[in-house]
Amino acid sequence: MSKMSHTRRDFLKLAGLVAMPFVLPESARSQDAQRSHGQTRPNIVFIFTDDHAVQAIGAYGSIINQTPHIDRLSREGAIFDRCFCCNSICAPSRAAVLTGKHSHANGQRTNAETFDGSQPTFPKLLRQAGYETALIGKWHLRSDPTGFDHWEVLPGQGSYYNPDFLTAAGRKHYEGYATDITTDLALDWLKTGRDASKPFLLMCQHKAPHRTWAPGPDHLTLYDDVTIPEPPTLFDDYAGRSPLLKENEMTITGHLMYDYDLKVTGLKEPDLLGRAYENPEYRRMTDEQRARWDAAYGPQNEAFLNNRPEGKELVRWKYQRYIKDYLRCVASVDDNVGRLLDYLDAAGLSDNTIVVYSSDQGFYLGEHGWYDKRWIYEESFRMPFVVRWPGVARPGTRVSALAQNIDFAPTFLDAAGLEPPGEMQGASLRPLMDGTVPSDWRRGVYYHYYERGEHNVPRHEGVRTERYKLVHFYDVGQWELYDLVEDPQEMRSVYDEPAYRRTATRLKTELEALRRKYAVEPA
Ligand code: SGN
Ligand code: CA
Repeated sequence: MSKMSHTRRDFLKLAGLVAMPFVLPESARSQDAQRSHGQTRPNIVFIFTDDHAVQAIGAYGSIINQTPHIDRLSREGAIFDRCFCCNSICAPSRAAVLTGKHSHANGQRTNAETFDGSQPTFPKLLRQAGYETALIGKWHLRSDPTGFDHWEVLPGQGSYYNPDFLTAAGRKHYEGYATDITTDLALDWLKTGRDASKPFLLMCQHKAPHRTWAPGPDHLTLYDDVTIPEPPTLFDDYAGRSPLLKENEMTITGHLMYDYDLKVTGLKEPDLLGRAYENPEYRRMTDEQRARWDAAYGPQNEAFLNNRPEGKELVRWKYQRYIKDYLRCVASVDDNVGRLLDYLDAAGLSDNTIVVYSSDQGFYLGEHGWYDKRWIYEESFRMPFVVRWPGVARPGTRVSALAQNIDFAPTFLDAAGLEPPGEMQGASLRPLMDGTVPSDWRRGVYYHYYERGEHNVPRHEGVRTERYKLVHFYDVGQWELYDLVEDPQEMRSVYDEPAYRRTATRLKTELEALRRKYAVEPA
């Protein structure tokens, strides 16, 4: 079926089923206006979440949840199986996306720095080239956004319930659930906020599914009747790898707090670090929201407190509570992706709009016994990257070439017919979207995590090729090497095995070459 008839069918279906009088005249106007200005450059909708791992996306093979709307994008476009972040933490990943540069080059090595918004970013360059640009939702870069005609962002990490937003004009407060509100604000801008004679860039950036994984009112009881499968490495003993793995503070067993993370309201038993905080969302809720929350968690908490499991059974209980809340947040994200896609269809915009779904890094969903991210290991190193680009991304294409978040900016500039500035270090992903891999495409991705502090993950750098991964914990002079074909779950470093000596040497050379290529300061 041609794209045109598909769109029309969806449109008729929508128009028949749902009352959407708002879209018709206005969308027709905006399309006409764009055409009359000779406007053929595609619009860009960039949907970016916080900590959404590929293990929780249907199109990536999830066995723990379903994401029909993200999956739709994948069917109608291309899905990247090997897309990686350059530094698995929020602000640095976002800065890399905006600037097309690694952390040392854009200055955002950790969450603690303030983003230098004076450097070239893709929104800024698109805007200079005539795009209308908007940013809604999570930002987390401390400095005010630059390069946007319109922005409305969560302060810092933001809140799930009844969130505040910052705008150029000051602070606004909304009642409701952040994922819905962020989408509402994005839709408002699409409908009435933009100059419809220009192509647009919309960055719709959700807080979800970030810690403390607070589900919205509509998803509080989703998964109540099921047991989510456990990852095979939930009870990892960290043998055969760096001793540093045991020292991190992000275990399901010992570093989730009962009230704060696990929603056992009122249970003040400390975690392994002696912390016993209250859940920050609970006190933000309206009485009605809190009543729904209590109705969902209350009886289960009572059952838990009356008959508390121990040992491995307790870990299993914590895993179920954690993963269900995470997946409930994801379910709301997916619903809201659907709302945006429906609007683009109904407004006649889908045929000339690139839609990307991605997230700032992956996350441990119990693998290695962990939550959080930061490590170069696959689950938090990988990023989802799903792109529907009519006429460019061949529907159903699976891309296995090595992609990285520094490629996003050059890709979006390419879409607008712009050359990336010389200082951008990534490359446009466009040539990969029909399944071909250019012969000069990168053979290794460079990674560098710099933060010291929360969760106690050591600084490290590394390189990943199609088959291998070399990791250097340079503060303590430890190395790891993984053979991802033999050991996809990274349970055994082969760095010291004689059979891998030549591979280790080759990868060290590759790491040095990447350091030179990206002008990384000597370690
Ligand atoms: C917060 C979280 C951490 C998380 C960091 C970074 N703690 O500090 O668990 O690792 O953010 O996340 S919380 O109790 O405040 O939720 S990031 O995605 O923003 O980099
Ligand atoms: Ca994040």
